[in-house]
Amino acid sequence: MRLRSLLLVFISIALIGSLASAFEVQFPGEAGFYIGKPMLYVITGTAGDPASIGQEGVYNFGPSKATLDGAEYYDCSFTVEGSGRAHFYLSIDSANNALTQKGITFGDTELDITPAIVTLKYPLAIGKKWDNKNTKTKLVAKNLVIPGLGKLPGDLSVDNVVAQATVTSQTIKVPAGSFDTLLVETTYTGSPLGIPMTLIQSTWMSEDNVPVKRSFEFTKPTKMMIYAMELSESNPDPYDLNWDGIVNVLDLMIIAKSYGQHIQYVRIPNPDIDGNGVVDMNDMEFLVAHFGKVYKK
Ligand SMILES: [Ca+2]
Ligand SMILES: [Ca+2]
Repeated sequence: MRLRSLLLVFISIALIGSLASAFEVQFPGEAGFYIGKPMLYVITGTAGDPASIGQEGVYNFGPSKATLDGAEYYDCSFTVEGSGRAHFYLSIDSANNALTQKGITFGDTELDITPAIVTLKYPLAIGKKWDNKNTKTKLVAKNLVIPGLGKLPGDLSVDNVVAQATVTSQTIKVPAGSFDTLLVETTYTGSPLGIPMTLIQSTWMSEDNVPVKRSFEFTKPTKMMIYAMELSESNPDPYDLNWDGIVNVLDLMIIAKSYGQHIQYVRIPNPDIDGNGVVDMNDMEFLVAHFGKVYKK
C-alpha cells in the first residue's frame, strides 16, 4: 500500500515535470526577437557597483546596428539610468536558425569574439547541445578585470576558446511572475596567460522567446558573478500587448488567438490582462476600453 502511494507520487512528479517542460522554442524569425521593444530588468548580481543591485534597467534588442569586422550586428543595449550602458552585438542568422554574438562592451571593458559565436541555436529543446569545436574561436579583451589579478594593462588575447551549450528546463520566479523556461547554459573555457579560466553564461528563455533571466559568471580561477538580471515586468503596458505603441486590432488578435486558454505561467505578450488565470471576456473588455490609445515609445 505504501509502495503504491509512493509510486503514485513518483508518477505524478514525472507527469508534472513533463507537462511543465513540454515545449520547444522554434526559430521565430526577425520579428520574434522584439526588436526595438524595451524590456525592463532588475539587476540581481554585479561585479561592479554593489549599490546597483535592485536597480532597474532597460534592455533593447536593436533597432540600431553596428558594423564589426565588415558584418552588421544589432546593437543591443542594457541601460541603467545614472550608471551607464552595456552593449551586446548580436546577429539573427536566419540561414542557420541561430542567434550569434560578436562582442560585449561594459564600462571600459570590450570583448570581441572572432568568429561570432552561436549563443542560441533553434529549435531550443531540452537535451539539445551545441559547441564551437569545429571553429577556432579567438577572444580579445581590452581593459579586462580578472578576479585575483585586477585590471590588465594591455589587450588580452585568448586563442581556442571553447564554448559548449546545453539546454535544460526550469520553472522560475522573477519579479515579472512565474515562467516555464528553457535554460541555456554555455560554458566558455580558455587559458589566458596560461591560467585556466571558465565562464558560464546562463539564459532562461520563456516559451515566447524572451530571456526572463540572464547571468554571466566566472567559476575559475575564482567564483565571481559578472552580472545577473531578471525580467521585472512582463508587459511595459498591459493593453498594448505587442508593444508597437498603439492599442488596436493587432492586440485584440493576440487575445483572440489564445481565448479560453488557462495561463499557468506568464506569457509574453500576456493576453491575460487582468491576471485571473484565463484569457476571457474581461481581458477583451479591458482592451476595448483602451482601444486607440497611443503610447510614447
Ligand atoms: Ca499594439
Ligand atoms: Ca483574464
